Amino acid sequence: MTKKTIKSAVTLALVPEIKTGPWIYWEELETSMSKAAALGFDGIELFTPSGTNIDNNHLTQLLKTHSLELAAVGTGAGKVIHGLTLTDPNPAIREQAISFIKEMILFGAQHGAPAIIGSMQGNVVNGIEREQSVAWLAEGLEIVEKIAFEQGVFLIYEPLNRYETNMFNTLAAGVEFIQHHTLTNVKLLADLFHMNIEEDNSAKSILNYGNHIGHVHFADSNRRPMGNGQTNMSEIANALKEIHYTGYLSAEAFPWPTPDDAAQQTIYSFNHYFNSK
Ligand SMILES: [Mn+2]
Repeated sequence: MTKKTIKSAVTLALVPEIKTGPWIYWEELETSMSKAAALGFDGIELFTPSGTNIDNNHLTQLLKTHSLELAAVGTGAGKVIHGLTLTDPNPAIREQAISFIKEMILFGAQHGAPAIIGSMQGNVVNGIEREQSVAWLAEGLEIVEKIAFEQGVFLIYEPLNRYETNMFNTLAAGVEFIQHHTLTNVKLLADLFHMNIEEDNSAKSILNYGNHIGHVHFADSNRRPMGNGQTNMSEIANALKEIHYTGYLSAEAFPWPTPDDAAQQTIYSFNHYFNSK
């Protein structure tokens, strides 16, 4: 595998319940991985129903065969399939959420990949004080970041746009939260689609909070593959280079107009901004 400072990844979903979501590949694991490899992606980001759905040895073998890395694993299935969040007022559900995330961390860590906490952060719900919800989120993250640390990986917390969570919506708010609660093994996900909605200036936020960014979701303003919307990607690419970002740009985008076209557009944009000499 060639060494690049910034690496490319493409999302691969194996969860039928989220069929309308922003994931590029939907075919079975091996087919999608060989397509990703053929296009020259460095890694894949996996969305699985749980942390025990895929045989680890089989995945190790496939990653090796296709010279791909596991960039990250998503935990969204915990919310979509099981309704689990770290801020549910019911302590039994919060506990199940932690168990689900723990399994996902152990799965990813087998392949050196961090787990992402996005929709499983939940929301401040009716009848609950914001302070309480934030405390529950911090408590949950504290437990799972420790498990990740023991496994030699970090944990990724993703600020989402206001239509998906009322917890934290910007990199600034995310950084303040993880610092206030001394969540030292938590890095932030800079999702360019969410940021387009919430940040005053995405490039500036990347420059300001660069040392906290552990993963980037690579999608245009309309969540289509980069190049199909109005994001000023060259400004953002310059910011990522300036902070010496060395993680993944992972295409969490709609498979528009088709999964294969979306993957191709993504790698084209990636190479245009990061691999052109
Ligand atoms: Mn995202």
